Amino acid sequence: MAEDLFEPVETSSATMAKAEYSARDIEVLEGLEPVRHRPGMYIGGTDIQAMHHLVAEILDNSMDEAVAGYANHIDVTMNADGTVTITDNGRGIPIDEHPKYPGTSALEVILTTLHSGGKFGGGAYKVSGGLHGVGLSVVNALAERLTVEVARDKKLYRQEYARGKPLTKLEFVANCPNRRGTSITFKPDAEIFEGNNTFIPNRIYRMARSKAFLFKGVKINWNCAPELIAEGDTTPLSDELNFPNGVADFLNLQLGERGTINRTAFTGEQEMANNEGRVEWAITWPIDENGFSYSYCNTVLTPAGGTHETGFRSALLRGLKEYGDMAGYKKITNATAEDFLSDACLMLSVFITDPQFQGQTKDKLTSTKAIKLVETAVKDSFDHWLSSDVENAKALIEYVIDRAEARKKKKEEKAQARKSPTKRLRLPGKLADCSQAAAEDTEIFIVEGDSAGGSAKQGRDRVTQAILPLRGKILNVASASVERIGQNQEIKDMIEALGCGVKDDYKEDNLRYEKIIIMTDADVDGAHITSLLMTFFYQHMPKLIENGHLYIATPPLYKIVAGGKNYYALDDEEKDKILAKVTKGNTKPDISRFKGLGEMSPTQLKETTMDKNNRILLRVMIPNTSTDEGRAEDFETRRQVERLMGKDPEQRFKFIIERAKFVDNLDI
Ligand code: 0RA
Repeated sequence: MAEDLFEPVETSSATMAKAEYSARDIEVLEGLEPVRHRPGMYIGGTDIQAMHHLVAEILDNSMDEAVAGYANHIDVTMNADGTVTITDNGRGIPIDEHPKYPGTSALEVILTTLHSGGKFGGGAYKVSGGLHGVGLSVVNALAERLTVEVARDKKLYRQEYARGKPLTKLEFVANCPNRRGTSITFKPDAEIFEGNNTFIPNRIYRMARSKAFLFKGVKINWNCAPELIAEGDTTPLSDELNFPNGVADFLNLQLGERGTINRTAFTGEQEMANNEGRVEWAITWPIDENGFSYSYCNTVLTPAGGTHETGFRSALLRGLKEYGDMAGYKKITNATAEDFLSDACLMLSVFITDPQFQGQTKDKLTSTKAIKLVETAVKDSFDHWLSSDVENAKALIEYVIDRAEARKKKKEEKAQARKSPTKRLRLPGKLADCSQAAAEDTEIFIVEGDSAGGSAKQGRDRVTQAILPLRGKILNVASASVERIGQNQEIKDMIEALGCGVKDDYKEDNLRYEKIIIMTDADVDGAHITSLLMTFFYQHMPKLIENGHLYIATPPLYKIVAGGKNYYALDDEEKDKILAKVTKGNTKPDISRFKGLGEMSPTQLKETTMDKNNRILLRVMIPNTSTDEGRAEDFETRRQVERLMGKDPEQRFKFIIERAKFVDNLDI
């Protein structure tokens, strides 16, 4: 069928190609407008990191073909003209007529329609996690130019696109008796990516290398035009990436020269029962207790972990306790997963069919079957590993027992220190402290303005929630001198209330609260204050952010009363959604706009913004710098923040908020 539909065509003009389109195709063409209108919703932002997700998306599609057993070779090439080409020897994207869109090829539907990337029911392992899995159409929409070539049934076809729209028909190019697969070449649209559409070779190289580590069945050929490699950049010009030892090799690379508690890493792989999937792992315990945890599902990173990690942890903790009991280490019963695994270096990779993910950024695996599958697959192997080397097991058990005892002691000391009046730090007068002594589970709300502070004080949970009201805008630390920062009352109050010290004096153990929550009005001034505070923490207490303590509250902007019920909306979009839902019959909903936190009653503030069960908190994050990937990201972040610092805090705020990896939806 393909042959008669797609006879060789010579057209290459956009207008000509479009003129030949029939009305029913318009729907397809319009399908990508939302992507160009709000790119952030599809790829998590419009910064350089988001731009690199486009490459990840294409690469993931080729990896899908490899993992499903249809391809074993992928070429990743960075061309001198700034385009990237990804070629695989898989089945090739189908080019026959799409059943739902007569006259249009499946290829064109896949490239021009949202959520059409599905494998039409086929495919063993389908990637759909992370920010990826959004589909080739999203990449196409955000590409200034995209060329796709498909070699299928011994024929080579080509089609060109610009910003999601076909420039040509699908053209027959040549017979190709020895070739099969898909090749996509594209360049991101500078209009979308803040004027910068230059890829960073090292990022793409590492991306390709990670994929090769995660799937032994693929050979990835890397090539980069020499003019793209900056001076001092050690990224190779070409490389053949294939790692028969998989994640074990990956772990060694990430670990570098660091010493470990155990003699050998615990590594292995296991097919799961009934062809339900496969798991591969490598874990070791570094002496410096500076661990990392990288987990993947179908070669896609799951930064927030999930069920595969749960299964893995459970197998290891159970295994260690059983072995410890048997070998006479009584104290091992008190050990927690935290003691055993929180500072280990772990690479965990699972392959399962039809994986499910959770969250706005889909970075957590939620398929329940992964727990049991991984647990069962790993447990026997771990038992064997422990009993096969007594010295090794002993070293590990002693390490875990030490850590369990240290944790217990620290907890006791901390509770003591907070209670003892002599040790009690000078606290700012404006602070309404919580009554609980231990920092665990406590929160401090840094609130914009005295009146909002008053509502917050009344609406809080006195046991675990403290309130520190700030008067107006805080000093812009980015542009202020050290003396001025030291004299600023609002900043002094914050430092005293937190108790942990600043810069090199920062002591995590002295931090008086588990969560530091910035709560400002849902307007531009509020955003400004939030950005000033974030800059303060970023520059003076970066560890506080790195360790996951900094959060942003999300107070609502609207209250809608309809049918005797109250609804709250965070923004206009949510308001419209609620209105669409509740506007039934003839009663008109009553909409009011909060001018600020101070306008809300304590009960309203509690219900919408402070209550642990109802609120949405955004967690501010800095990439984990213990890995190559994280270091590269962190480097970019610092560069960007420095660039934006001082002059335009709104832009900086927008920048930080947009960074998908920074923001986590919690407590929903
Ligand atoms: C849809 C269906 C099939 C394969 C693909 C898409 C596919 C997409 C990409 C993207 C990059 N490389 C790719 N390779 C394949 C299944 C085709 C069939 O059943 O023959």
